[in-house]
Amino acid sequence: MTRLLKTLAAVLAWTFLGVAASAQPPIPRYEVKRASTPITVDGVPNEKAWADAGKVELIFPWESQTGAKQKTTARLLWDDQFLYVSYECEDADIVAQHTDHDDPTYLDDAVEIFINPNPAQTDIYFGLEMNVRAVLYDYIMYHPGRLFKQFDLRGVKLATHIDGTLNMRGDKDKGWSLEVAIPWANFEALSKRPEAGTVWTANINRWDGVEPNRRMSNWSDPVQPRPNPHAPTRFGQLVFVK
Ligand SMILES: [Ca+2]
Ligand SMILES: [Ca+2]
Repeated sequence: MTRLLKTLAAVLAWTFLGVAASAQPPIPRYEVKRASTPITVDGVPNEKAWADAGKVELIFPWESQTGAKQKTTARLLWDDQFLYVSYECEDADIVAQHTDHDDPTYLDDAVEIFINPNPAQTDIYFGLEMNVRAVLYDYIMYHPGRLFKQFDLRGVKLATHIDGTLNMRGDKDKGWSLEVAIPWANFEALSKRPEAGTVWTANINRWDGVEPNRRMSNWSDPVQPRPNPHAPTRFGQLVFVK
């Protein structure tokens, strides 16, 4: 190889590495199916409708965190009244302290969904952060960083099921699950009810572990330098289907 070719090859390699480093992971997409059977919100997603729903598995974007990488799967469904979300969390140590509505449940073992019913904008979205004690912290986020927790969703049904012992450190738990049903009327300021083909965006997150060994996992990688799920341009797509 001539010296010129070698130089050219080096420049090309450097350019490709640069492109690879700046490329972002793809935005995930999920088809939200109509619930084929009634859902009883008791924390156990064992209805046939859940079995028919697709599953997402959360990823671990931040290697800087030291908490255990415990598996979480989530599913969504819809019907004429509600948007339903369920989570199944493997968890060897189930811990949660907060007991009151709008407490900072994200400091506990908790799962979250951020919902943007109008993806044409990315300034405003709804947040639900729910701990293993079925305590809801709900808010409207005016991105970035203005969080109105005084906003409360109406008519939410929320329940969890624990397979293990809450706040008993030192024994080995199996996990926990959660079901939540959110009435459509809550989203009216940003969107009418979805029809088949409507696309909303969302991220699904989990906070797990006890300080100093905490870990966050997410459906869509928020692509943030530090653990932070509040990146509405990185929310995944929810496609409502029949
Ligand atoms: Ca845990
Ligand atoms: Ca609230």
